[in-house]
Amino acid sequence: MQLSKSLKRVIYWELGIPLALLSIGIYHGLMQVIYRAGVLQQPAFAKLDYYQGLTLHGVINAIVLTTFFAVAFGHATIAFFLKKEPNKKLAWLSFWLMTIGTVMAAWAMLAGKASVLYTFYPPLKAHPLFYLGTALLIVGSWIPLFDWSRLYREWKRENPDTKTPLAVLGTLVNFIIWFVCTLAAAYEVLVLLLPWAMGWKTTVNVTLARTLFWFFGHALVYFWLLPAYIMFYNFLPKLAGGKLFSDMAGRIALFGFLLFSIPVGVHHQFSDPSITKGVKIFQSLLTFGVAIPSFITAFTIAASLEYAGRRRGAKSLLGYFSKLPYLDTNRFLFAYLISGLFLFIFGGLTGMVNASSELNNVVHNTAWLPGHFHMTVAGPVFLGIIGMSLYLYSKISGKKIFLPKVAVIIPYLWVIGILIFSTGLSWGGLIGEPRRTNLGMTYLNPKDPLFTPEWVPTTLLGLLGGTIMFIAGMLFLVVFFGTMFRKATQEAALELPVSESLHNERRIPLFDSFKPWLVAMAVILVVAYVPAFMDATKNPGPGAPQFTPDNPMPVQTTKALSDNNAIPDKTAITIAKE
Ligand code: HAS
Repeated sequence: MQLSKSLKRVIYWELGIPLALLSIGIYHGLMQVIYRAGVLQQPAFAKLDYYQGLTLHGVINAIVLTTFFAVAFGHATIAFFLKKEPNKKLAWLSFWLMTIGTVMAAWAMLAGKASVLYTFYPPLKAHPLFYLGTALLIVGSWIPLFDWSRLYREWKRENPDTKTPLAVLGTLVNFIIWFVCTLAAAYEVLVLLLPWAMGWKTTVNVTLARTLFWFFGHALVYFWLLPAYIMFYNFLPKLAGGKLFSDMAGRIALFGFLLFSIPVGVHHQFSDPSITKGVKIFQSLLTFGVAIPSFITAFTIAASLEYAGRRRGAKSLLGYFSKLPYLDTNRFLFAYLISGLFLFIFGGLTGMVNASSELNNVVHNTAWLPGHFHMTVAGPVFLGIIGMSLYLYSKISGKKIFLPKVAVIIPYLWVIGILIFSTGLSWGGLIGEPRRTNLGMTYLNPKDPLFTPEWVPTTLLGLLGGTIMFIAGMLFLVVFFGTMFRKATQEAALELPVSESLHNERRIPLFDSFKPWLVAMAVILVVAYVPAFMDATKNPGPGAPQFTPDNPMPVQTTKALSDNNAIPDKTAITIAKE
């Protein structure tokens, strides 16, 4: 399919900008393992401190890259499967809002005024531009949903009896989840955090802010995951040389995400004393519910891979695994998707441990958590994003892949890196190693009284795995930007490797209509979240202290310091930073 020049350009920029920023994101990933292994025993390096780097790492990799990609990939799938191009003016408006928002937040982070990590919980306070930037990024990413829904309704009128293409269904489900969950983040940012950061409000209900954040935050992880699921169902079977075992299974899984992605956020708050036990148990049960679509996916995709392997001559029980095109440079996307799926087996299992409120007590806030989420968001999500970015860019621009043999081994190198890295973190977490801590300052510094030798092997594994991941990430940037700087030598067209269905499953209206699922979604949300918000307002606990926009120290502390010791405000700021 030929795309208009304007849409092509939007897609190029939406793939290129976050991938350029990724160089900063992965640099700070490497710095994390260096600090944590005690190689550096200082609060900052190259004028960027530990928490500033960790914030840049999380925000760029987990928020900016994923959101830009989801929008670019959404434009491509909607245009390809509906054969209708999105409105170009709206696509550019969305792009500019997201870009301006990203620049604002990036300025605040690079200036050291927003070291609040990607969760930006109060009482940590960022510069107002960080919150405004985040809000703009979110609003920009809403715009395409309304335009795609218009195109979908048009298509439906023209094709009333045709099944909605699975990729279109997935894209719409994903952006509906995103729209609903980001309403809570927008409220948190615009009504609670921004006025407080401006100094207009004296305090913030910390529990309410956290509850609003996690209403958004766990659905966010499925917003990351669903583009990868769209690739697994629609493209992986074809790339493997087979067919999709069941298109209906894909529909059930996608609607399952619509129901269960959001009402599970309290599983991040099992240790928050303000939320009552009943709410926690209910959302823990729903969390097991949200794993069901992934189990369905595991079996459906495994069956599709088995079919592909047998078609390629496999005979024995598991022999089909050896017949798949792991190193085929013409189907390099297969390597990215299969590697992501493989990592997700471990990401999913560790997620099930987190979901149980008893086991969660053992792992909460330990290194186990980054162990879990690097096998999910840095597994199928990241590999799907980078693989598909390279694929889309090369097809739409008509440029051949730069270093194709390197492109195909990058995901396997990444898998080796992640497995070593996440083993170190998970093992460390089980023996008490904390997350989000500059261990080199104390626990991993032999001269410090807090030195903890048990964490030497675990953080060394983290360092080794993290270094391998860094190398794989840099190689990918060489391949991607090397491709970008090549001349176009082949036909430029949007082509996607679409899988046929193995069985001719008839159209069932319930699985081809959004309405019943949206109603069910609303009911589950009310039942799961009204009690949680009531808890957060009834038992708020201590509120966040008051700040002024430019001072990282609370007003009371600054005042006490200057009253008692006649310390001028500027000195107080320096003390706070140190
Ligand atoms: Fe999670 C915390 C529970 C999935 C990301 N999660 C996090 C955080 C992140 C994150 C970023 O219940 C940290 C947030 C923070 O900063 O505090 N998570 C789950 C559960 C699932 C789950 C039950 N998480 C994800 C996904 C993520 C993600 C997906 C990103 C994309 N998670 C939790 C909980 C916490 C948490 C608690 C809070 C903990 C705390 O205390 O703070 C489930 O959705 C997982 C279901 C997945 C499966 C796996 C299916 C396997 C498949 C692969 C099949 C392979 C094949 C190929 C066919 C059941 C589909 C084989 C091929 C070969 C070659 C062998």
